[in-house]
Amino acid sequence: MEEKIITAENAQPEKRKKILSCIQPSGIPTLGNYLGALKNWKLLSDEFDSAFAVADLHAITVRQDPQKLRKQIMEVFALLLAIGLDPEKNIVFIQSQVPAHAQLAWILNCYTQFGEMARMTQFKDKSQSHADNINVGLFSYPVLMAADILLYQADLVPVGADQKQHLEIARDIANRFNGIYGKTFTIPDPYIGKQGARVMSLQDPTKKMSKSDPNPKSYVSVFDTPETIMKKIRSAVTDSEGGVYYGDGKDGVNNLMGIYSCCTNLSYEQIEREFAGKGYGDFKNAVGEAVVEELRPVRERYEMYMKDQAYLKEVAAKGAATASRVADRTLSKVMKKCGFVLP
Ligand code: AQP
Repeated sequence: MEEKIITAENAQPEKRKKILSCIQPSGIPTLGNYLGALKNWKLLSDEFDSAFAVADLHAITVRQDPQKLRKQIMEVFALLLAIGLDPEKNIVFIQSQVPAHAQLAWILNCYTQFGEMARMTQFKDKSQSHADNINVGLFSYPVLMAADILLYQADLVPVGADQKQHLEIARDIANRFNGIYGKTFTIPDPYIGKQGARVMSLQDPTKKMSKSDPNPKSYVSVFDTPETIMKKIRSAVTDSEGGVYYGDGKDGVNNLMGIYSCCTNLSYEQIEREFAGKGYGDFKNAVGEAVVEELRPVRERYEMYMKDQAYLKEVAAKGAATASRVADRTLSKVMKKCGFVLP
């Protein structure tokens, strides 16, 4: 038999892996969202077939002011374009504009056990911090997240430590459904980016920086002015010891070093050398300036996009149409397998 020789001309290119990432419009995105997630999304979008969404359905698991929510959805959508995602090459969309997410989430609810959801630590944490509104949506949040991922048959999902448990559940639900009805969903794997950071609160560095933190001094928002950024970083909690080095019991300094390292690409050793013999005042000024420079181009592009709301809405509508084409294919498959009658 003739041996088949693989050459650059006849090689089947390896299928590009699919990746999906979402961000909630539950406030103005923070430096934590940016350094921990958004900054990597641009890199991922060049490497993978990518879908990026504003997860607005997730945001209402916590009570939102409708006017503010509407504004925040468009702000976060503009931010996705401002970080450089190309809506012609990636699917960039708003979750609630693609009805398949809510439809699949309902179906998957019926393939998820109460006990599995009750173990989720984010539910336990959020029901403590929102004790007056422990709604069923908050409880079944991971099922909606599973629907988001499985609709696009994503191979990979970039996740921070806090979302790992939810991805596990998405995998369990997908495996269960596939086990009953035959292969329907791709089983998603967690994706750990090349660069990533867990940015902590500037006021309580044992807690992660969060956009819904009631204390605005605890976070730098990606749209803060340079003056506000400098002020917030200068008032970041550190310690009374005074040395710039990474170590136990130095959560505040460790956090600022992590931020500085992400913005400058300097290693911790290089940062320690740079600030040897210097005080926190000099260090905080340098961190503040690095953050200002890191966020400047994003903020400038964001402001440009926000001036053209008609354009943003048009891009969102096109993104939703493309997303729906992909998502509806999966939804129809699921509905047929469950026994629904399609129109
Ligand atoms: N402090 C952080 N450090 C690093 N990464 C972070 N992310 C969030 N906070 C940090 C990552 O940002 C992505 C989008 O997050 P999200 O908006 O979907 O939800 P979240 O993790 O709940 O973010 P927030 O800011 O804490 O929102 P609220 O206050 O509404 O709960 C995710 O990849 C996340 O890991």
